[in-house]
Amino acid sequence: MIGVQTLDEFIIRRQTDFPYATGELSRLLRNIALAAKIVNREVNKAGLVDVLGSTGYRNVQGEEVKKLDLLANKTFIASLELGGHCCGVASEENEEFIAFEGSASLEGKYIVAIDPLDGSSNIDVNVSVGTIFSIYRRVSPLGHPCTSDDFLQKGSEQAGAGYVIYGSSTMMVYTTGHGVNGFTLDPSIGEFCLSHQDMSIPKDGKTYSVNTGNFYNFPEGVQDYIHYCKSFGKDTGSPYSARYIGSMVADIHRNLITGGIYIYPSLEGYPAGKLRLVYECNPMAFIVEQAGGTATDGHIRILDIKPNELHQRTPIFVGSSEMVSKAQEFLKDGKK
Ligand code: AHM
Ligand code: MG
Repeated sequence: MIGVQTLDEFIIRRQTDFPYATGELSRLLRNIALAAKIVNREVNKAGLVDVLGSTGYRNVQGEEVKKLDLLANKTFIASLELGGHCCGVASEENEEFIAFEGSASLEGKYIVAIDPLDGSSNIDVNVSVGTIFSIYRRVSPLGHPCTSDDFLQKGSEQAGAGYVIYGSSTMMVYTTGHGVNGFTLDPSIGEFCLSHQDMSIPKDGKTYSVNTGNFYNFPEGVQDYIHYCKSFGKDTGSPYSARYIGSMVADIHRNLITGGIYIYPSLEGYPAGKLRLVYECNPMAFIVEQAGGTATDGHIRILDIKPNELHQRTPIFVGSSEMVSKAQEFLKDGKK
């Protein structure tokens, strides 16, 4: 392969486009990429060593914690702490955020919110999983431990966001608010290499991704939209396709490339649905918007929701803008 551009090289070049950039965000992204390579190594050999299965613990949301969830959590947190550009981390796996106390970290301008291994119920059966991360500039004073205010900023304040997909190949996709770029890990040289420059989601698509096993617990408007998807193209022979992997990263990654909508709506008895705003929905919403798509909770832009707590959940409709706006039409007239 000739003329390959590595993630490190790309980040350095982009940084020089911003004359006042100090390089801290760039270094933070490189710390995340390094941790992702380590997690990738473990995910890849998962069937061979004793990392599959459950730890026997449940996390703060009552979900089963897999061994690889813990390993990924420790790896990302350690890499961010060692890097020294980040003053704290909030993770799906930890009830409270972690404030780093080393002298370099106290001066760190950024905080990171992360889901270290999303879709981990898929790991035991060799289906794609992902890491999702969100980066904010701290609002608390430099030189002091970070505070909850740093983590409870609106998604529109994100300085950067990204995901890593551990799939048939491993990719890191990220944005710092200037478009979206994707890098594929070349295992032979151990580098993420630019493979998807300036990613842009088609305005319209024909793929809908939703767990229809929950159909009868969905709001009436969502049920109506699913009926619409199923009957679309009935007469022309060009229908919508249902694709649901059950790993948000993999489902959204596919829809980002080919066009589509991913939905996790509210459920009977669970008005906020399942997915977490701060470290799952906000970063994915930022990426999709930067690629030209839309992300809402059915009514409000995801990035405009002010979080009240770290593990807050929200319904989400995210993807090709025309599909999301069509889905929203079905939610009008009080059909929540
Ligand atoms: P997790 O963070 O516990 O892995 O849960 C998030 C995952 C998403 O990746 C996925 O889209 C969704 O949960 C699947 O949920 P369900 O099995 O209810 O359809
Ligand atoms: Mg998750």
